[in-house]
Amino acid sequence: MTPASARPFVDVLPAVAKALAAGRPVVALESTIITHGMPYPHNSAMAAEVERIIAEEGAVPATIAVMDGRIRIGLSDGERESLAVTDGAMKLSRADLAYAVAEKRTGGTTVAATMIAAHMAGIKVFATGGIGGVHKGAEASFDISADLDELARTPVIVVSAGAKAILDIEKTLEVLETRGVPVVAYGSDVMPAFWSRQSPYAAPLRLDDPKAVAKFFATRAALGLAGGMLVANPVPADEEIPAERMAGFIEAAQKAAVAQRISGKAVTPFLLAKLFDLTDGASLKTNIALVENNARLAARIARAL
Ligand code: PSU
Ligand code: MN
Repeated sequence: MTPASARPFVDVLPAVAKALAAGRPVVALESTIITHGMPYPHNSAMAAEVERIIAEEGAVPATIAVMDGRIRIGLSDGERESLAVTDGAMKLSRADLAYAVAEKRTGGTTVAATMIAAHMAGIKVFATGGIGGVHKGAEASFDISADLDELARTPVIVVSAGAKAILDIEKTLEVLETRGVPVVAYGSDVMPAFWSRQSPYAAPLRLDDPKAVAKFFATRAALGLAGGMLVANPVPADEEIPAERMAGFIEAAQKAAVAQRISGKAVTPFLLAKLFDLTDGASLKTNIALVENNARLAARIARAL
């Protein structure tokens, strides 16, 4: 819930506030995927479509972002569109969310920052594409996304297509386990790999319907176990790019990142853009399909809660 001291910085869209007050289902959506994850106009079309899907499933969508220093829980169509064309938007995680507020900046919220804002507003379910995780080569770069720590501390269900295959999925799973984050593959015994339905790694836990996910989340809370959970939802079969096809592209993208000395926050956006080029746009098409698929499942989980 919003601490009283945070309230002056947070604007909740009236439709979202109404739904929350009435105890109706709300699904949060992140905005780094809009500002840094996809090129215009695909970002804007995707953002509108996921909101439509959530509404179609009987929940209220709340796209979260920081605009001119305001933490926005839910955006109007016009505001979402203006974010999609903002040049120089920040990429905001736990470390810099308050900076953007204090300095009246505009930025897309990552999974971590979106979880923080969703929790402030009392939203329990959040849909995205993929979470950040342990990057390949993290033993040298120390590049581990703040998304993992956030999952460990903030009680929100994050519905994703797993960790992006540009990450080290095995190490990401290890960190999540260490941090006590339940990882539930939806309808699958193996972890999905974002663009592909299957990674080589077994799913730590499996559930097959939204009610079971809701029950698990409620049970954790009842036992006093803090933190969120990750639901890994495989991309629909007719939209996937098989892992063996993706592997070559990912390697090439990673080599380009190393050659161009891309580091820090720029790594994920760089790799996504590079893959878009290398796959002639196929990676983006799959990315959009999996976000939509996650939005649908998140709405069903929100309803079950
Ligand atoms: N999934 C996508 N595109 C994205 C991201 C996820 O399909 O752009 C973003 C999410 O906001 C995620 C962030 O939280 O990338 C992770 O960035 P980093 O590895 O720098 O923590
Ligand atoms: Mn990083």
